[in-house]
Formats: sequence, structure tokens, C-alpha cells
Amino acid sequence: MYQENYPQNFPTGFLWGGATAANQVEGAWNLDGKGLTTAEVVKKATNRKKMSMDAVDQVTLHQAINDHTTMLYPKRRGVDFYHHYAEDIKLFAEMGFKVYRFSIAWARILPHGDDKQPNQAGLDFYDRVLTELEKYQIQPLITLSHYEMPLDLTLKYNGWSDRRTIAAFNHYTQIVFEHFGQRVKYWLTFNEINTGTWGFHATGAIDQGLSKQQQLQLRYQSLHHQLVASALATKQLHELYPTDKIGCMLARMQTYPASPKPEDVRAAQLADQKNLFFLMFKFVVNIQSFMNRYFAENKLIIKMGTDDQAILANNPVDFISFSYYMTTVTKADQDGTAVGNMATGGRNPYLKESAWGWQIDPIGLRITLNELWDRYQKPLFVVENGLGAQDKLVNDQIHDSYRISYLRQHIIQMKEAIKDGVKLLGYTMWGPIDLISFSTSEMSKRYGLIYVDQDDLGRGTLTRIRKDSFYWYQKVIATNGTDLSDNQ
Ligand code: BGP
Repeated sequence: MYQENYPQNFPTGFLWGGATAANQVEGAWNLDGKGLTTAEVVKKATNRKKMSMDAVDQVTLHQAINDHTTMLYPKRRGVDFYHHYAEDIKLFAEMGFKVYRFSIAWARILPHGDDKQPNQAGLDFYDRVLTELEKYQIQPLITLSHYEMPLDLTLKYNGWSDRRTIAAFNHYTQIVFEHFGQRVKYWLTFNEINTGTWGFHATGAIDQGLSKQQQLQLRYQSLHHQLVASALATKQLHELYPTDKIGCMLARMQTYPASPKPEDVRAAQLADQKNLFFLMFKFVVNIQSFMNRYFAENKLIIKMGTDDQAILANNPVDFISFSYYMTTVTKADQDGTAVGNMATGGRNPYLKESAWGWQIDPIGLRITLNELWDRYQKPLFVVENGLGAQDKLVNDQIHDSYRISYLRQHIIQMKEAIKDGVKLLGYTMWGPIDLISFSTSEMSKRYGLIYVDQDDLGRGTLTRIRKDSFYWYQKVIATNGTDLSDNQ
């Protein structure tokens, strides 16, 4: 009977948890031998609806290098996870986390990016983190590169624009796999790899002052190097630990046509193809040839090594992961721009938005899960999703019903997708603990289920406080998503 094949709930063993990134939580930017990273030379934004993380040029770069404070550079201080990790992981365990996604800072392991020997203190730190996770049987899901790289590689090679960075990265990944591989089953290569088309934060390559065409050229070249490095890391891992799983990670930008006009529908399809191009593995043949046309028409010459095609084709990832915050709208022949995360499309009149202008679209998550599953038939993992909001601390409590409502609506749609037949491995909501915003470097854009007492200027006691959403998520995990009512 057909009806019998219809899943009713989240599968047993579903990986519930949360996700953070080294440069947004750790702090300790210059301790225990760590090198300076690209994220730590980016200033806090002056306009919260405008991303500023790619505005680094030669002048601001050298100012930052000579400035040894954390004042202007909040990612240098994070929320001091470096010293609070045991307390924070204990709180994650209290919520019942099955998985914790975090990233390793490459410059903590190799301070200059291409050192021969690793920095022992860096390895020790992540060993301590893993020991804490093991105490509570929380699975680690490690991102190898989350929006930062050792700054010395920017100075030496202009980051990923230079092919030599591939070898440096794969030396780092070999060290990391050999050292931590016995203790870790799930890995991700580059965070939101597609956002390299936006510049410095992901490519580590300074491109201010170049023409639009030159910028695009440099960014796609950098991305090609990252795709190859990613495939080589996949190969390394599978050779060392054949049963371990590694995924790619995409900022999923589901786009809707602005109208049923065929031109708009085709324009939306094109926008989608460009987004999905970065799920590079061997099944994406059509999309690769589409990109060849795009490169040719835009006069972009992507230099490839002789083995690159084979490396990419022969080392597919095991699962597809993505972040999901919003959808966009595409119209033919119009360069409509939305304010927000990685959004390049127009605004949707049917959706509400956050205080930062990010449009909220839970049903879009179901749509995207279905599309990705239908297209690739690879297990999926939602590794980021959450609401950045300003919280009010009253009598040491935070009543964040808006965050509960946001997470609840998205989890409901995930469940619908599972009922549709999508194979979903897990869900790591973004920012289980308040952290420094990626796009604006504010502290006041809070995602956490756990509040951290720190303001935008870095003042505060760093005390951790459970929000209402903490207890709500605890309930969701305890019932494996069966109870999605909004009470805690
Ligand atoms: C994603 C990044 C994260 C994260 C999140 C929220 O794009 O992978 O690092 O920060 O967006 O963005 P923001 O912090 O800018 O609100």
C-alpha cells in the first residue's frame, strides 16, 4: 500500500542541536600561539541593514594589523567561548543537544596558514572541547573553514585567489583529520561556499578598487580553488576514515519569480542555478555546463589545473548541508536588491521581516528541502536557521516569544518536508548562544537560546542566562519534535 510509506515524524536519531563559528564565539584572538585571521580585521558595521564585512581594502587592512585592541574588531573577543566552553557545552547538554556544530580556526592550528608543524596549544583547545562533548554524548559536526582564514595567507597569496592556498588548506585538513578524526564522524568543508561571490569574508582576497568584472573574475577563481580544496579534503577524509561523513555547505537562496511571466520564471531559474552550482559533485553535470555558458558570456576565464575536473568529479560529498534564513524574489531585467543576509533578489510583499530586514519565510524551507531532495537524492542537513533579534533583559529573564515562534514555524515546515519524504539528518539552529553577528559584527543582534551579558562595545560580565526559548527547545528535543506547541 502506498500509504504505509508515509513518515509521520522526525526519524529516530534525528540530530537536534545548534551551530556556531570560531570567529564569532571564541575570542582569545591572540592567545596560545594563534595567528590573526581575516575575520579579525573586519570592523563593526555602522549601518545594521548594510553588510560591511567585505569593505576591507589595503589601507583598512594595515590599520587593523597595527591595531592591537579588540574595540573596533568584535570578532577578536567573541563571547569568550575559549574560556567558557565547558560551561556553554554543559548548557547545550541541558537542552538535550545531540549534535554541536562548531568550526576550527585554521590559524589556531597553523598560525601562518602554512606552517609545517601544528601549534600544539591549538590542538589542545579543540581536544578539550571534544572531551566536554563526549561527556554528554553530543556528536561534533566540525566546519573546517567558517568565514576566516589565517591573515598571513591574505598577505602572502591574496587568499584563495592563488592556487597555492589549496596546498596550504589541505595540509591543515590532513593534520586536523589525523588528529581529531577518531573522535569526529561528521564534517563540513567551507561555510556557505557560494558567498565567495561576495568577496573578502569568504575568499580572503582583497578585491576593493578592482572593476566589477575583475572582482567577479577573482572571486570565481578563488571559489574554484575552494571547490578543488574541498574535494581534496573529502578524498583525504575518506581515505583515512571510509565511514566518516563530510558535507558541502551552501547559503541556500531559494528564489521565487516575481510573476508568472515566463521571463521572470526563467530569471528565477537562472538565479537558482547560480546558487546550486556550488553543490559541486558529480551529479550536477547540467549545472556545470550552464556555468560554462555563464563564464563564457561574462568573459570570465577560470584557470583550472589538469586534474581539477577529475578531482571534482571523483570526490562527491556524503550529504548536502545548508543555511536557511530567507528567500528572495527575482524579476527579469531588473537588478532589484534586497537588504539582508546574502540576498541578491527583491523583496516579497507577502512576508514579514526581522529588525535587520531579513524576510521570514518558513514555508520556503519546506520548498527548498523538497527541491534539493528531488534533485540530488542526497541526505540533507539544515545546519543554520535562526532569528537575530534585540532581547530585553528584565529581572534576569528574557521572554523571547518571537524567537520561539520563528523556530517553531521553521521546525513545523521541516516536519512537513519529512512527511513529504525528504531525508533529513538533522537541524542545528544558528547561534544557540548569543554571539557576534557575522554581517555587522554587532553583539546586539542576538540569536541565542542562551543570553550572554555583553554589549556592542564589549562591556559586560559575560554571564550566561537561559532564555524562555532555551526551555522550549529543550522540550522539542525531548519529544523528538512531537510536541511543537509554543508553551515551554
Ligand atoms: C550565516 C553565517 C553565520 C551567521 C548567520 C547569521 O550567513 O554562516 O556565520 O552569522 O549567517 O548572520 P548574521 O550574524 O550576520 O546575522
